[in-house]
Amino acid sequence: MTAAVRTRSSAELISAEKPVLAHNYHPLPVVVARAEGAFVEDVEGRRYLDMLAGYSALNFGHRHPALIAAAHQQLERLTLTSRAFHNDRLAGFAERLAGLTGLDMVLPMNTGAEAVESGIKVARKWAYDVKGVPADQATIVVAAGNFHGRTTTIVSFSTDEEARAGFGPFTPGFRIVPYNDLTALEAAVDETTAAVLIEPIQGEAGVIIPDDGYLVGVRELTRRANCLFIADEIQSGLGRTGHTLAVEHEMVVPDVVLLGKALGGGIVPVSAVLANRDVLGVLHPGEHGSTFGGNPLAAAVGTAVVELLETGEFQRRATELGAVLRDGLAGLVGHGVVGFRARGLWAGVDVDPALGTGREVSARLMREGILVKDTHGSTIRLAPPLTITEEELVAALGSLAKVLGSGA
Ligand code: IF1
Repeated sequence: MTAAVRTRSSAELISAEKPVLAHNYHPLPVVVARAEGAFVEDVEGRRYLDMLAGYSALNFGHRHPALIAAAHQQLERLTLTSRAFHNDRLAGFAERLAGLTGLDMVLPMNTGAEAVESGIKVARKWAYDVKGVPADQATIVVAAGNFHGRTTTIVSFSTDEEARAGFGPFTPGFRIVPYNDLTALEAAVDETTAAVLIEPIQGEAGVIIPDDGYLVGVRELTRRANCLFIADEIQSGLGRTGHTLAVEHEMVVPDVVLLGKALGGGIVPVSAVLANRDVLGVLHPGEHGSTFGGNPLAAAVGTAVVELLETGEFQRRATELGAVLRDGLAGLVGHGVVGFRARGLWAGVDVDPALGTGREVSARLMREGILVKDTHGSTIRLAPPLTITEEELVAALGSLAKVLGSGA
């Protein structure tokens, strides 16, 4: 089967007269067959620098040797037990992950959306059992422009019509306020509020970084109002911004931290809800779960991911190379770039709309051997693996300059 796939060209693999694959994505026309580190290779053997890194699921690059070794070793022993039985990997993973974040309990799940859903359930349960909100009255305050996943409940509080339209009826119990606006947040929080759920940096919205003091403000406000602060660090966390968690930039400790993406090392889906015992302790046997959550393969890979982050090397690289990225982008402002936002190795770049949509610029970069993804309008996002070298990063910035300079 592998041999048959290899003999088909990318053109054949992309164009299907009668597509079998649901058409819920519009990928760039590149068919990736193998990858290592910061590079991928297509079926025709062309190499590309991966400046998207699986939306930060590949923070450690493709097939990081330590992660692949952990997966291989675990594959030889045990892959799945379900939570009906204990497995010998899960407790260790939970301990290491809790230690990494400074919170004392871990609820293992699989995908990001599942972690968000689980965080919502925990917050509601906490509101009824601990805060004393009357049954079925709990509210959760979220920010406009959010992206937390694609389940029916999560798209219920999305402000992106593309993500929402056609999927109602929607789950009630959410209030939407503008992002980065503490006054609006204060007005939306009341005695029914279980939690405030925000991304410390909004990814899909275009890498929107709130003003200094916003996260501290959210922390103080939620504490005063006796509701939980849930930080969705699924994309921003695990080294991307130069810290283990993006909330560390303001030295804030949320009540609940949601992790995903890079927690699975780009190998398996691994997500988690982290909180202290007074919050996560509201869950009792039978009230929540997952067939795959906490499986030994996921736990083995997740433990190896935590071990990589414990060295601090990736956070340091994100900080140091982040400065290179920021300087490079600053030099492009007025030369095809109208503005950008960057923190660590993560940037949203607004290209001059006259030069094309984000999609068109992404397609041009692809032809230069650089893979990126657009977001809305004329914005592209850059999130290379944290293993990228300075030379590779500088080369990518050079390609961006070339693509923007060459116009249409
Ligand atoms: C798609 C964006 C990235 C997330 C945050 C939860 C989830 C995500 C902060 C859900 C997922 C994704 C999923 C992917 C596109 C993508 C994305 F463009 F939408 F914003 F990464 F940049 N919280 N992000 O960013 O995690 O269930 O997917 O594991 O849906 O097309 P998931």
